[in-house]
Amino acid sequence: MRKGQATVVKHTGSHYLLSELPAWSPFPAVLKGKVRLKGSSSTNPLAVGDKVEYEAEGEISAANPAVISGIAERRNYIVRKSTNLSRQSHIIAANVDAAYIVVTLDFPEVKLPFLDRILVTCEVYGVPAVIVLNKTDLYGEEYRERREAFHRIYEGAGYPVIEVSALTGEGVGRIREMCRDGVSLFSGVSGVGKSSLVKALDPSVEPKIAEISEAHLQGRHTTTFYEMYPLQGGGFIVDTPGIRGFGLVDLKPEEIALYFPEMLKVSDNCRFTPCTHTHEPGCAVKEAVESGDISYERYSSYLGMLEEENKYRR
Ligand SMILES: Nc1nc2c(ncn2[C@@H]2O[C@H](COP(=O)(O)OP(=O)(O)O)[C@@H](O)[C@H]2O)c(=O)[nH]1
Ligand SMILES: [Mg+2]
Ligand SMILES: [Zn+2]
Repeated sequence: MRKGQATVVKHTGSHYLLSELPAWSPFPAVLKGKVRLKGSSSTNPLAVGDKVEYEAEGEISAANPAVISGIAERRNYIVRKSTNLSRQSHIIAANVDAAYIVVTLDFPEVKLPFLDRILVTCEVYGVPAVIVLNKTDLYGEEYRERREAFHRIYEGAGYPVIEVSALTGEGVGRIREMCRDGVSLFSGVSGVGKSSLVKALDPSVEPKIAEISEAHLQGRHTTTFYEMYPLQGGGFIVDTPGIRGFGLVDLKPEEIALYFPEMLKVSDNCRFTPCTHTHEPGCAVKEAVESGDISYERYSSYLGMLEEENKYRR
């Protein structure tokens, strides 16, 4: 009996493919009975990115797969909630090193409140977010102010903003470098250039990256299987879920500000605890917005999310 540790790189129903990352040599494995992560109510007990222990006897093959005997605790994971009322969730990927959120200032123009929701979702999942501002080849002088404002808002909130042009290749090397050591996920609304960017990163992987369509995500009985691919420059990329695939997380109104890192940082100094950072006197968040330390745009997204949660609860 041989034992080893590996990462789940593909999941197709009852079968898994494992690889001892960073080496890429996938081999089949099965999950036997009672290996389950505590407290997990997801439809898939194991997800792409999970680190597992396996046992094998003799040569591993489809007819003689390795047996998964244990699952390591997850550092983080990204969930998609079923749209039906079963309350089940599906784990897209575990142990993700970075989520690259691709946006543009032009067709489609980034909607800040929507981007902020995605960033909040990443914070809830504990997945570091990197904002990729694509199509820089289109940004002439007339974009200068918006471009600077965008950097100010998001870098001010603590997020890296990487400018790239998938078309000219500018900045792509930097993303390639950042992806080198880990498991990455690319997301963004349709038309921002996700496919183009993945193709620029590694032409051999792009055709394999399935864009899980909205319709597919909503299918009641269809099960979506995710997969990880090695990048030529190093690192691994997980199938892109359309941005809505990053299911919305249910938050209590008082929890929302915990996931705006720049607000969390100063909220210790609010006079009241808890503080909704709206009407309370001596609110450090409001003071930071007034002094410009917290951007008005981010604060405004926060208020929008708060209002929506309150409305929903009424
Ligand atoms: N000018 C310019 N166009 C781009 C760039 N990246 C993608 N596009 C174009 O934007 C459109 C959408 O790109 P695609 O990769 O399909 O976006 P996706 O829907 O996010 O996968 C296509 O017409 C691309 O040619 C870029 O860096 N510059
Ligand atoms: Mg695409
Ligand atoms: Zn406050």
